[in-house]
Amino acid sequence: MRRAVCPGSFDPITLGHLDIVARAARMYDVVHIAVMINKSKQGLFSIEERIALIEESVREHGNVEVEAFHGLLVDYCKQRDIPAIVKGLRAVSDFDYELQMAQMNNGLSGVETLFMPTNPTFSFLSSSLVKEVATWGGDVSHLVPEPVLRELRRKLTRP
Ligand code: COD
Repeated sequence: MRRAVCPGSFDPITLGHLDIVARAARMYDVVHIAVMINKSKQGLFSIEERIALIEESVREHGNVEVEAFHGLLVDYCKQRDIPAIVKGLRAVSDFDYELQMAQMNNGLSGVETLFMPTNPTFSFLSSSLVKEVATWGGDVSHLVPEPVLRELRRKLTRP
């Protein structure tokens, strides 16, 4: 069984993330989406909300599993026998940090990182920008899956 993981904060998941997950799901038997918990970073969505939104958004793929993890990504991989991390690369600005993480993770445990060039439609897209634009009432309907759009509207228009 060929397994890979797409890790991230996913606060919230965007169409950029989903594009990478869909492409990975065509290449691997099982793709794990690992919502990595960072207790020092307060998100807009709770971990439980992020997982529920991702699950709703990946229903069309029969081979994608979603769960949260607190700890090192290499430990997540080791515990589940996952040899590959799949990451999207948006621009050269992503590359430096992604390379550092890939080399660190490989040095720690031998896990490989595969980079996929982002779909150019989403190369400017990040969860932070989505939250900022949505907070000020901007239209993000072309940038996030429907469940996320619904919950952004609910959260951000609450009195
Ligand atoms: N198009 C394509 N891909 C995208 C896009 C887009 N528009 N936006 C994001 N992505 C991809 C990128 O590959 C990105 O890395 C990934 O999705 C997740 O993005 P985010 O923003 O949700 O998550 P990040 O960048 O905050 O995630 C960082 C991790 C949680 C993966 C990292 O900090 C981590 O592995 N933490 C666990 C602790 C650990 O092991 N630390 C040591 C690392 S060496």
